[in-house]
Amino acid sequence: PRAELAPGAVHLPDWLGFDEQRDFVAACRGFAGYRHTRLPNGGVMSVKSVCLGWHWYPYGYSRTTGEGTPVLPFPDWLGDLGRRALADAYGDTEPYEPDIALVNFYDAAAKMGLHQDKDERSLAPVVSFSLGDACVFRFGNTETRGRPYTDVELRSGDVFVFGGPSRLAYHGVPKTLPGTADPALGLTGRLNITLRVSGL
Ligand code: MD5
Ligand code: FE
Repeated sequence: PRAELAPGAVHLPDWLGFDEQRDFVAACRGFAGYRHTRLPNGGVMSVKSVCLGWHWYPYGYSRTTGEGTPVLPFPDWLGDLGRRALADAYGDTEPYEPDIALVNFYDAAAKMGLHQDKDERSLAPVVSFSLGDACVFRFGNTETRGRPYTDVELRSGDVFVFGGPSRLAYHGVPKTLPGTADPALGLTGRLNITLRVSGL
């Protein structure tokens, strides 16, 4: 199945099979360095994050983490997965070379306020993978942080591609749905992995 919420915003429900989800979860568990990001306004993000390829800081990308340690490499298998997802979403084979993965872990209380992803110099599509607990994903508009928006449930194995006119839409995660993950996945909480092109 394939659902286009808005031009360029394509939802591919249940795109990853169970084995792929389990392997993806295991890979994410192996990434070292999850932390809560501190924002310049004094706030602290409720998700725990780790970056591959480039380190996201509010609001830009760097080659080192705040601790001066090198950023984890962006693995080839993740780029391949992103290209397959993009081809299924858009039905084409446009070249896609993501060099950033942002891995966000949501515990039962974590959420993400409405924001735009505008720290990338490239406006190539963002590919988003969801694992574990389902969530309410709020897809807004490009004009204002607020209504109109559409709430959609994202479940484990879903892919969402944001490109074209939807690349700069406001979006967020008002809540997760704790306890909805398949226990066999070995994940309590939700993981979201977004692939991006830095343009750097
Ligand atoms: C999440 N993560 O579920 C979401 C999925 C983030 C973030 O928002 O910044 O880490 S990514 C959703 C997204 C990305 C780029 C554009 C749009 C949505 N959009 O235009 O709606 O943890
Ligand atoms: Fe975002």
